[in-house]
Amino acid sequence: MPDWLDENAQRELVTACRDWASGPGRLRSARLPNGGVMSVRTVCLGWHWYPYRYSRHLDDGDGSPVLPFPGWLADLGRRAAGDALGVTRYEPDIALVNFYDEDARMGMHQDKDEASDEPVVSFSLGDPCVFRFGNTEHRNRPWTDVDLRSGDLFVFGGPSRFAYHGVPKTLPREEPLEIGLPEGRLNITLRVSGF
Ligand code: MD5
Ligand code: FE
Repeated sequence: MPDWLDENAQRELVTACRDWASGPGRLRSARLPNGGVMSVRTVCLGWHWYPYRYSRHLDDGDGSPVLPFPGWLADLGRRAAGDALGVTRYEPDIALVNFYDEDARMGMHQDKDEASDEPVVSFSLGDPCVFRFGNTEHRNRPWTDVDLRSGDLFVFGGPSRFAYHGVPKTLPREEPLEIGLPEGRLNITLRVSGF
């Protein structure tokens, strides 16, 4: 849903992301089992995410507890899921906030560390990107490339919930944004843990 967040809502989300990310060790680059390090930097609410598991405490840092998932963010997610899918019940308890600098990418993957098949709600802020929306069988074609821009909402439910997807590149801004994010892209995903 293009432009689902107005400029004020985008600015408020950027401010919240900055608050969540500010604090020692809050923004992490997740380490993959193969030794790679993800190019996006992540701060989590509700549960810390690790490939391929969740934890309540920072297992690769000082063991600090995860930030709480605020009620207002669940309300926003419920409105988003309602507008996109017509559902009235949606209780997300995990948010992954991913920051992309201009060189960051996300390889094709499925989101299946959650124990629930409830939809994933995704908000995009800042630089646009190419979002690659694939199929449920494998990480290869067929896929559809869509541009995601600041303020766009994408909700992945039903048969799309376990589709492979990725972000092959971010794109330069087409117009200046007045949302308090001078560069880069933020993506906020809301999920239901099922734990
Ligand atoms: C992003 N983030 O734009 C993407 C958008 C992530 C991630 O992939 O895991 O943080 S959210 C994409 C998503 C979630 C669940 C299902 C599907 C896509 N899908 O079926 O395409 O930074
Ligand atoms: Fe994903």
